[in-house]
Amino acid sequence: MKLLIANRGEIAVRVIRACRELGIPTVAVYSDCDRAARHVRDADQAVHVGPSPAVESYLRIDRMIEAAKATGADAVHPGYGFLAENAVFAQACADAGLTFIGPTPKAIERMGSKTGAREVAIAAGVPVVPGTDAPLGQHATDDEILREGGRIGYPLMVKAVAGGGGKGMREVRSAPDLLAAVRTARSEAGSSFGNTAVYFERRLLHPRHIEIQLLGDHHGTVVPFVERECSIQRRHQKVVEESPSLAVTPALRERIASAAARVASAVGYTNAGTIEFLLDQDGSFYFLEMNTRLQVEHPVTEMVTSEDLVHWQIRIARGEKLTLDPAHALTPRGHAIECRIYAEDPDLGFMPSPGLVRGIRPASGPGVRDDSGVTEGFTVPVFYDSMIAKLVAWAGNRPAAIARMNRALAEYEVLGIKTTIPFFRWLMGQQDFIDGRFDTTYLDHVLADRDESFSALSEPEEQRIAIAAGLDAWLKSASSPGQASGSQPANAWKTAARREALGG
Ligand code: MV4
Repeated sequence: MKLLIANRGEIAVRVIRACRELGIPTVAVYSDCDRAARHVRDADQAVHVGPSPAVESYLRIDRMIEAAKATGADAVHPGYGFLAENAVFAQACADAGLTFIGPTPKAIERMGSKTGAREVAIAAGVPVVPGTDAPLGQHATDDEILREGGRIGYPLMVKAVAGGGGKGMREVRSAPDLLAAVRTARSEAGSSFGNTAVYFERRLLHPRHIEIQLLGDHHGTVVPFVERECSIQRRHQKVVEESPSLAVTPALRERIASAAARVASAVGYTNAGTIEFLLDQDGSFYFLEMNTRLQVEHPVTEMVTSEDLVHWQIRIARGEKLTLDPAHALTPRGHAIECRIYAEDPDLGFMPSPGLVRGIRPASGPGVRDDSGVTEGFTVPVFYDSMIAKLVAWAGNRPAAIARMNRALAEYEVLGIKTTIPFFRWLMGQQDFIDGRFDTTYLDHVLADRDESFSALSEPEEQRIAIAAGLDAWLKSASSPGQASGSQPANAWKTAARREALGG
């Protein structure tokens, strides 16, 4: 096998790492702005696939297939995002004789329609949030829409049939707002997915977001894993994920996992996938949607089960049997927490902060895993998602995992661009987070009530002044940005800071 990774950034690096361990040669692809990216350096070979905008590079199915053919690759890993849940791409790989490391085009398509996925869940005896059965297409009249809204009741959610992850989603509190919400949801869905159909669900008021990772092989076996909790989201973007969930007892875990496995089995699901649920305050859970890809937050599952999900994806695609012990997959060992580090300024409303990374020292040490996609001297592009790293802390229990995350966040240094690290230092100290008193509404609410700086809380004043002064001196002494590490140790700026702080 020779594997082409049709992706970039940290997930491309993650897949390359798995391939190295399995002795599989790798081919990276890159756009103009990613010429010097870490994934290009880490792979055995790299192919340029086009200009920086994703539609001209990472979303070009033809270029990916050409790159695989030109390099003799016989397998393709799509990562997440870009072409990962594109059934046309999965089919194009098959047509070109390439092994797609993921589910079948049919399964992608089936779950890509969120109303179709609801039907699968209902048929499998898995509860869904009360809502519309059939999609409301362009032809639906205002009367029909209002009647459907009244039948479901308010508050309700308007969701895009082709959506997922909160895109094209609108909350409606009462009937007079419904038609306008349907119009905006339709137009958002039309431009994002090329499909304006929507459906309604009753809105659960304080649900937690629980999801079940699973694997399916080509011999009919589906194995669900211990849950992840992803309730800490900002504007429908997950920012912290953990496993296990404080809200899930072993008995509930068995029930949710078996529900997830029933949905996957109903479509003959193969490879890695995740079923999302909402968990209500009364302990009832509801199927939400299925993600037919490896997810960003897969490392927390790996940390508590000691399984390598990317290894399994590749082995499954090769036709191997899933020999994993189901009881082992469902039993967490310790606790893992992941923080998604974005190139954003938390003090400016999480405004994107792309640009040159002048220095980076990821955290390491006991129980810490850093999945980052950038290196010193790389310019974080404006063209793609701004996540630059995932920091994962593992420990024997949740309080110890939080303590470890705090330690790792204190260690993590990124110079040149703003990151969300100061925000996570603040969040890890919040009593409600520490006590597990949160649901999907938590973060947007606490952020709305806050206007203080996150970075100001991060480090003692003197230390910050010294670091700033030292950084300044270091930057002046460095010959050119990005090359500084060639002649100076990576922590030169800190040494300079210390010297500055001591007055000479
Ligand atoms: C919901 C919901 C409540 N009720 N659906 C957001 C992402 C997508 N995967 C589904 N999402 C939700 N769907 C119903 N019927 C709550 C969420 C939700 C959420 C809503 C508001 C603010 C933050 C949220 C975080 C996660 C999930």
